[in-house]
Amino acid sequence: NLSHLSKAHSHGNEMPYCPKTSPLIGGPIHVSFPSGLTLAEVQRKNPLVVRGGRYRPPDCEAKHRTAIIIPHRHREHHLKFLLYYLHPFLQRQQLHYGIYVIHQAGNYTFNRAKLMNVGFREAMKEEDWDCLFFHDVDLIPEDDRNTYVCDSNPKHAAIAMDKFGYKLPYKMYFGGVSALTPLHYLKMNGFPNNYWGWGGEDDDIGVRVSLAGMFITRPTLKVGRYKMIKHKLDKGNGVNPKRFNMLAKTRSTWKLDGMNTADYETISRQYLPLYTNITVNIGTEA
Ligand code: UPG
Repeated sequence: NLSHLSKAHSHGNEMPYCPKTSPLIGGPIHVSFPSGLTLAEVQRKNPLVVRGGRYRPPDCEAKHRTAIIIPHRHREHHLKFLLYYLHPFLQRQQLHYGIYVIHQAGNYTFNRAKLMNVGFREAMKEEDWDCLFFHDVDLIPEDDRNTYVCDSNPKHAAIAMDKFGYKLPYKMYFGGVSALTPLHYLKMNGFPNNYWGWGGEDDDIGVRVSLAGMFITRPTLKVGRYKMIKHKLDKGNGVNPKRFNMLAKTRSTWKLDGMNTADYETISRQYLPLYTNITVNIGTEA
């Protein structure tokens, strides 16, 4: 019975599927931020990562295809550290993966959730990803067992951050890092497009999960640990004063605003050695 075998990608050999649990997973990771780290060094340490930040395990056929979507502007320093930890982390999990950085063009107020909608559409255009990880640039996973694969319901992965004392700050919290399949994403009409500035959008997304008839799954507190790279509130991402009013209306807005209304203009797509950078004009507040 060869049912566990599948065709290898390029060389026509047959490769077995990777095991259910990767033998390379080591548990807790010690996270520190070495000064002087360069992207060239990260590249040198990850020789099997190919153009655009893609990877497939060399000796087995991955069971999962995960796209990482990172909303970004003016955080190059954080991005470097995230890539430094994330590439080896995902490789130890024997995933077929790709990293997408969605860069908001211009200086208008930042809009994290809308950038995620862009990332979803652009990543799905390229490959048949079966799971998308929506990932803040400043959160470094601290345990290999926090596997970057999707669950049967949307998963909140960053449940134990150092800044919240490694505890969930409140029950419905859905910020930082979350994982959805394309079906989950479309079922909840993606993320809202109209949260400009800091705050509220992650709670809106959490509410959408339940309005769409799903629930939030989580890893254990021991495993869902993250270290946040310390930073101040960014220029161009002031606290959104409308967030509470908007949140009170999610029930009546989620079907009208989301993936179905995400309009944007792609300015460039660059297949860099460690990630695919997509620079977009997402417009301004109506
Ligand atoms: N970001 C940029 N450039 C900016 C602003 C934000 O790249 O100028 C990105 C980046 O990926 C960052 C994320 O947006 O990690 C979130 O912004 P940040 O200012 O770091 O917010 P935090 O207070 O650290 O994050 C918490 C949650 C996050 C949620 C946010 C607001 O972890 O998921 O979006 O609060 O609710």
